[in-house]
Amino acid sequence: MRAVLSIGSNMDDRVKLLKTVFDEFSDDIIAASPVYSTPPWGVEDQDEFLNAVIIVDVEQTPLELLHRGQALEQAADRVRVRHWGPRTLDVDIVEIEGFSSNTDELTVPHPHAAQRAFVLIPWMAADVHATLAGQPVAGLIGMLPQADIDGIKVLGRIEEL
Ligand code: A4P
Ligand code: MG
Repeated sequence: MRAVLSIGSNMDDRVKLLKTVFDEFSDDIIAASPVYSTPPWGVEDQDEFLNAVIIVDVEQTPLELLHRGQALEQAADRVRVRHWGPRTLDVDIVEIEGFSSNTDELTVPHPHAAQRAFVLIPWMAADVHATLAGQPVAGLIGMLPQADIDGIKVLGRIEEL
């Protein structure tokens, strides 16, 4: 099963925390974006995030993959304080090939992905032909406010940071 993961951190040692995800999925990663610095989206009075997208191929069910991401969040001492608020590590499933789900536990495709430059820009860097619910990600990026796009800065590949 092929899945697109969006990972983010805006607390503590952000690079180290993102690396825990790259390490966990090292045998499964098909493609990965560089790491980007991104202005906080949704709740704006918080620190800048680091974000990246990885595309993985795993022999797991969607819920098993979700739980694997949540185990990484827990290992990062993730505390849920505020919706869309600061976090040590967030591992979101953006999309799973040939699968959709609409429960509280797992909503795929991720309902906000199309509005998030911090998801779409890294995703296109990992896969220029990416589509979200049938729409090219490149076209979705074109519909975002220019200010959202301008705020996203590429920092480099994880192994260089
Ligand atoms: N859940 C449902 N669907 C999914 C899915 N596709 N992937 C459930 C992962 N989890 C999913 O998540 C709450 C519940 O969502 C989980 O129990 C899981 O079963 P959470 O991460 O604990 O909750 P949250 O942080 O309050 O909400 P959420 O929706 O994860 O926040 P977002 O939407 O991820 O937004 N700005 C920048 N620049 N970069 C960021 O990375 N991230 C957020 C968080 C806000 N602003 C940001 C960034
Ligand atoms: Mg999340």
